[in-house]
Amino acid sequence: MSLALIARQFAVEGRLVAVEPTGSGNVNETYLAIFRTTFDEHRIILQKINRSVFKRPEVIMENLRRITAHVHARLEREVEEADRIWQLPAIVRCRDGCDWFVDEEGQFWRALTLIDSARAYDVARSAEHAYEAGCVLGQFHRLLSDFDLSQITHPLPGFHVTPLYLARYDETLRTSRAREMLCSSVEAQRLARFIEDRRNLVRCLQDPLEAGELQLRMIHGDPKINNILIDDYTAKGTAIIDLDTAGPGLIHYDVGDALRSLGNPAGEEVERLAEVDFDLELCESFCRGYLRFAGEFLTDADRAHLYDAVRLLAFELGLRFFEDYLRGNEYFRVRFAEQNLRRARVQFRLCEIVEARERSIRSIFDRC
Ligand code: GN1
Ligand code: MG
Repeated sequence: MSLALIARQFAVEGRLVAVEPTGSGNVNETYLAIFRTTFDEHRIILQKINRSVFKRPEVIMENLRRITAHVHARLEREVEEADRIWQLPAIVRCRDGCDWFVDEEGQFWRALTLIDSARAYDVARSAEHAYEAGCVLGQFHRLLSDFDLSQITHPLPGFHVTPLYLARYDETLRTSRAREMLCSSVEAQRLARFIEDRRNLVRCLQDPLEAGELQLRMIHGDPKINNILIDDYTAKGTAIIDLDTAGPGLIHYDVGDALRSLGNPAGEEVERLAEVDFDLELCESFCRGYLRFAGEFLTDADRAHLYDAVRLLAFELGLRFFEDYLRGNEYFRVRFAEQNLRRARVQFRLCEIVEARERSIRSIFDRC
């Protein structure tokens, strides 16, 4: 079925004029669909959900509906006090009233409203940008801080439970394919050693969670810098998109993921490791923005584990990329065979830099 035919399943006024790829997601496929009428134009985001990652895509749509309703109602109540219009992508229904469309190959499609005149960037461009990203994530956590977790089924059970990724990596290491890849690449061997040296790290959030020191809350799951939209006209953060991984989790997963993403001005896809960095000024600005909104509900225990979160999330993503590389790139979309190896190297380098700057990073969390 052609993309045009799929786009026409959704209830949008006008004639379809174009469907073009957009965004830089590693999992789903994203397109912009443009419809025109005599008098105006309508643009929507069309996405094919990766069914080998999201086994039950209906769940993400039900979650999205509930999350959007909750956040929207709270925004309406607080509209008088707000210093900006916070935006949210909404589901665009199909012509038959359903929230999604399954094509004849069994592929799962959904459409969302486009948040126009705002955009996402692959790297943080300035301290102000990092501050705004912090505001957006803090506001998202705050708006969902009274959400009833029992209303949500986690779309990816075990997401960000690092010990489970390590167990999966160990399983992959036992395959002959992975063993051969390791034997033939000195760089892969170096990464494997990097992981061996940090086996103890993987429980640094799971242990306090199991001990009741940290608690599950509603989180985003994937708040990297290019999921946070900045308003073109005001330069303020306006929305967080890509809510497919939202569910119960530790806010540490989100803060760690946002910081490992925006703290590295070279971005995730850089080739030369010398360009990887963890920028303390960006980190501090993000924290100030985040705590402006999230400060009201964070506990001392939450704050005490923020450093661990940054280190762990960089490590975890490196581990996920590396494991996928050894498995044959089944999970993350790649343009070339070594791409997941390259991505893993970047995250591990970042993890190393975070470790070297531990004292400075901890003092930022203490100061903010
Ligand atoms: C994936 O597809 P995308 O780019 O939104 C991944 C995240 C990673 C991210 C790294 C469902 O997100 O966990 O942090 O790549 N999403 C899923 O770029 O695994
Ligand atoms: Mg995502």
